Amino acid sequence: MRYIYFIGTAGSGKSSMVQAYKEWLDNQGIDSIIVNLDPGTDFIPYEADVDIRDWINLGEVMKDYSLGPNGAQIVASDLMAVNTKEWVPAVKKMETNFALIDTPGQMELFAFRQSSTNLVEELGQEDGFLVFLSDPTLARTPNGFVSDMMLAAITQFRFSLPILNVLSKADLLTEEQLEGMGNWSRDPYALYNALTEREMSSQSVMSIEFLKAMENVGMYKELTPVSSEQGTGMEDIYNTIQQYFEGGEDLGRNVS
Ligand SMILES: Nc1nc2c(ncn2[C@@H]2O[C@H](COP(=O)(O)OP(=O)(O)O)[C@@H](O)[C@H]2O)c(=O)[nH]1
Ligand SMILES: [Mg+2]
Repeated sequence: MRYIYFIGTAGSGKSSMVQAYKEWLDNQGIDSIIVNLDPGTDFIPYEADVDIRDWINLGEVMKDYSLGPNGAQIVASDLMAVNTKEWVPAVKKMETNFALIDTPGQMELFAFRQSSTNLVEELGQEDGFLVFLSDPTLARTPNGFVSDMMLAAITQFRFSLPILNVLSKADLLTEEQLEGMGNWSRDPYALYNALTEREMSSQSVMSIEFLKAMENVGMYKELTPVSSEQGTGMEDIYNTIQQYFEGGEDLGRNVS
């Protein structure tokens, strides 16, 4: 079984994409399951085959640890990652090709907790793949674009898994914006020009240095536009994952 982790900032569209991608796989006749690993969510737009909330209840965590909702979110995520023996077998016993994994709303609860890397190892380091969602509200300015690329790079660095960078909610962007951002993601000079187009601020100087660093470590990657709302870009996600696992293309495993 391959484990596809959908990761991105809060509200970037992870849960929606898990649902839309599952629907696309269903239509292709490809078997998959959905695993909800967000213990703190009160709503998910799909029916989860395995739901971490069956093991971890946010209300109980608040009570047991005398915490408010924010603290409880952190403890709940850690409990999930530490007590893998409880719920991982429920995932592993499923006979399917792909487990689509919805991760906590706030990405730092997953990407920046030490325990999450254990979770990925427990499920199988060799079978994991990251889909990193860039939110267009952040990524549509040149500086925001570089910031988001760095977030994706840090995420990959933390997990040491192959990664696909997708531009989420592409339906919210105009053709022109889509084309512009596509160019930035394919051509570092286009991004460089966009960063320096107006007057050089200290922020754009930093962005340029970050951009060079991203290029040097091989984290400068094409962004794949996807809309869960319209169901577009799903085939691109699938092809990239297939190519990685079956075609042997190196998308950056073992970067760290
Ligand atoms: N227009 C548009 N809105 C989207 C899309 N995907 C998600 N959203 C909206 O973005 C918000 C956050 O989505 P959600 O999937 O809950 O994000 P998560 O916090 O990353 O799981 C919701 O209001 C969704 O309806 C999309 O492809 N297009
Ligand atoms: Mg969500």
